[in-house]
Amino acid sequence: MSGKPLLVTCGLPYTNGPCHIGHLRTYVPADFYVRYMRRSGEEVVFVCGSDNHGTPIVISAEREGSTPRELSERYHEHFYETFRRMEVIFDRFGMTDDAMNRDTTRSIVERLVDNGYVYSKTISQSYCPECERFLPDRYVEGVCPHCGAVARGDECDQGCGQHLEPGEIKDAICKICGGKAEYREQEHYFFKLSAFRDFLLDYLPTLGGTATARNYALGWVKELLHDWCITRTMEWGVPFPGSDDLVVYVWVDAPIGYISFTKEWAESAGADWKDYWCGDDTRVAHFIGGDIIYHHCIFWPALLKGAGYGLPSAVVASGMVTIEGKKFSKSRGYVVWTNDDYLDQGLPADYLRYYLLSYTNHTKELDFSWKVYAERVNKEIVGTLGNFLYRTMYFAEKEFAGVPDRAPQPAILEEIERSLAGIDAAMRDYDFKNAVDSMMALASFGNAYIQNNAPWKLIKEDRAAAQQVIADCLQIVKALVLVFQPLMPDAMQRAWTMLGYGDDIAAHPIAEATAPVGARALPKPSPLFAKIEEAQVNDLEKVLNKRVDAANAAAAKKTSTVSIEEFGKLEIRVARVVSAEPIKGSKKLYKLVVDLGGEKRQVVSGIAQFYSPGELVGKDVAMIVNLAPATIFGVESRGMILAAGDEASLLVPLRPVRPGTPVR
Ligand code: B3M
Ligand code: ZN
Repeated sequence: MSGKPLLVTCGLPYTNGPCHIGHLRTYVPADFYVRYMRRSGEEVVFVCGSDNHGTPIVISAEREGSTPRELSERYHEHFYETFRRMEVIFDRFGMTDDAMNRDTTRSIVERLVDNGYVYSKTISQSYCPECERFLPDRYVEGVCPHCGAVARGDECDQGCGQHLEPGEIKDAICKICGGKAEYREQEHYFFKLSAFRDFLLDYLPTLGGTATARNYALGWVKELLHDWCITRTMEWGVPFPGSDDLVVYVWVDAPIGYISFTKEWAESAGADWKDYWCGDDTRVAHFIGGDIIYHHCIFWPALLKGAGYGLPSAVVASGMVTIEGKKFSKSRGYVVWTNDDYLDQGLPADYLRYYLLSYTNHTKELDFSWKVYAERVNKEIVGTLGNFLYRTMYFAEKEFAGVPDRAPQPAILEEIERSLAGIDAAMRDYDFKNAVDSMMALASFGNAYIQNNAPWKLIKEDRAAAQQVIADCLQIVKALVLVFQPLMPDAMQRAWTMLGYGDDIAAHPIAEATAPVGARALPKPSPLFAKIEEAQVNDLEKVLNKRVDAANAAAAKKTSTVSIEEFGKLEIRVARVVSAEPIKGSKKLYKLVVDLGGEKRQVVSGIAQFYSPGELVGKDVAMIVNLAPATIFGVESRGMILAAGDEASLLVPLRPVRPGTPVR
């Protein structure tokens, strides 16, 4: 343990939509970790807040006829309250639009300017002559300059996934009026990220947290670092120092929020924020989604370094969430809303916390399925943990009216200690699944112990021996309640009370797991958990299915018709795959060579996650052959292979046809 206190942060939710299960995958593990570290004797401060700036929030506010500030305040409250219901409790939950963050951002940007890390450059940027305004980020849609896919102004979200700098997007369309945008010159400010390459190459290998974050970031730094345009032409945001019509880019003031919220907390707690953010030995752990590693492991440390602040010591990146095996998508209906679909149905926060932390490793993809949820709750929480806690306390109260005055056997204490050591090692490694599995293994051990020793039989022959078994089991109960508390705070507080302790369990370190339970009267226990019934699972599934159906119907309505002439412009042919090989640096793409009858063609296709090269070679597939050529990951692509659905099911001819045969 180092001398400095630990600061834990979570990625800041944008204030333009409600909390869903995807959000929780970051917040719940962070809360679990914070509670665990505190109960292991660490001093921890836990801050977060809402991210109020950026174009999507302005667009949402315009759409509903309110202001970005009003919209932000509403969703700010919503997130704060939803997190509280999920037992995610921050020491401070601030707003990036508040005065503290505006001031801190301004002063950090000024320091970056003073230190020579900011320069100005004239760039040509999308501008809508109809609306008479520049069109930053999400105000435009167009064509990705790298891969030719339809893209948003700031990222190619449906194609190659690359970040797009202002002015890079092609064929821009204004999202407000739908008109064609022009390009106009304007002076903007850039952060010299490229100057931090050597620093990052030294720093990143020392960064704690998940290996995914560290390794992705190192890979990117080794390739290429682009300077970042850190200004935007809009009114909503933190004004760029010395400019009347520019604000700083949202990804500058958002992470600075971490510092501002620490300052706000420190002011009310009488602490010094510099303990957390200044000097060489600061301890800051950022919990984030796996899609914002670049921002947290590259951009943010460079910004901190450039402004003379301490650096993050760990970045803990979670994997993505899928819903019933489908890619998470609000527009397609694959979403589970935290309040409407879960908490308001009377389902306990504790169960969802358990599911999120035990389903798979923190860095892997997590699938949420109501059936699996119910199975795991019923089998593990109710059947294993709940069963052991309840049957032990029930028997102790019934037969001995409380905790027998007997020390547990040394072998039991050793088992508890071994278990706690394993849990501790996993927690410090951010291996939450392993930690939770070890916790559940201790409950299984308890169940086997009580089952094998059958005190309900033993008591008929040897009351003292039965007392010993129950004393052993109660010690395991105490250990379980203490160690499960960071994961299921509500249920474990109730269990603690049933164990005859009148106080707040959070005041007790986990290390007390091996301290005697102490002879005491026990109240009559009641079951801590209840099963999820099949009928309820069916109802919950119905809600989701309905939403997906509604989204499909809406999408079908939106699809506009094309004339036969328009369709005729597309040339689709049968192509035979001659070779397939991975493209360096991309997990998704293959370089294919196909045979079109008289001609061989090279084409890039995003199907690498679903097929091995061997499965493709020799196959006949459908391909658009007259698509404008594009260069993707440095590889020329002339055409597009057609595939259906999230798992890219290829369209293959039912009867044999010659390569090159037109599809009509
Ligand atoms: N507001 C949300 C996201 O991209 C974004 C996080 C900011 S963290 C400083 O996940
Ligand atoms: Zn692209």
